[in-house]
Amino acid sequence: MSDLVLTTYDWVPEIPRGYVRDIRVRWALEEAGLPYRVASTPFRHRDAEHFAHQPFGQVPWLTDGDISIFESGAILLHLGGRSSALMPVDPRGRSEAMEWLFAALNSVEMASVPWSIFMFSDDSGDAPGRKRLDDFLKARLQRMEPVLAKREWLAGTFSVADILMADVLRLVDRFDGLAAHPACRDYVARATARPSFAKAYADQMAHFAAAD
Ligand SMILES: N[C@@H](CCC(=O)N[C@@H](CS)C(=O)NCC(=O)O)C(=O)O
Repeated sequence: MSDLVLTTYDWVPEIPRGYVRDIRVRWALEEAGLPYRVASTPFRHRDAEHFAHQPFGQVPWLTDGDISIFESGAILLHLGGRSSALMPVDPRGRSEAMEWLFAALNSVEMASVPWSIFMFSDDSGDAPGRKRLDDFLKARLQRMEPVLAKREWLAGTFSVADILMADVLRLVDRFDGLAAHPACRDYVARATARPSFAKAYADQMAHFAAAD
């Protein structure tokens, strides 16, 4: 079995700590019990080596032997291929996990990230475009609410789809954006109560604090 190396920044400012997307990969690796190590790349000086692994100069990326993968969703699908703790083995369960993984990224995060940029920047409620983003996110949460009210995990058993959906919704919850969506909020609480999330979160916080 090849070495798994997760690369994240050496340091980030306080605000994104606990939410940097390497947490998704840490969480998956912990769930699967796969051995890995964490490497750092400079936050302030992104060099050619960084762009060779992650063309946008972002994190995370994962190397698995001589394979290097960027995009948290692609990394989690790759890890899903290595552990049934992350991806159901039956065809129906697998396709459910895959559709919900893409839904987390391409339907919900697509609405939550622009919304959270507004929230992070402390813009007033009547800033141009703000209502549209509120409505866009609300439309997605309204559809997630009955789904999550009916099931514990998106693909039957816990999977990579839950790591991504819970992490996407966790950022919305940070700004109290799930107040009107109790099933979404309970789902985030359920997912983040897992010991592997607690370990991933603590490890990320310790990693960035060590560089202060
Ligand atoms: N779609 C990418 C997004 C990666 C991403 O946004 N990474 C953030 C950290 S959470 C980053 O590197 N931000 C710094 C930047 O964009 O310059 C993924 O899911 O891996």
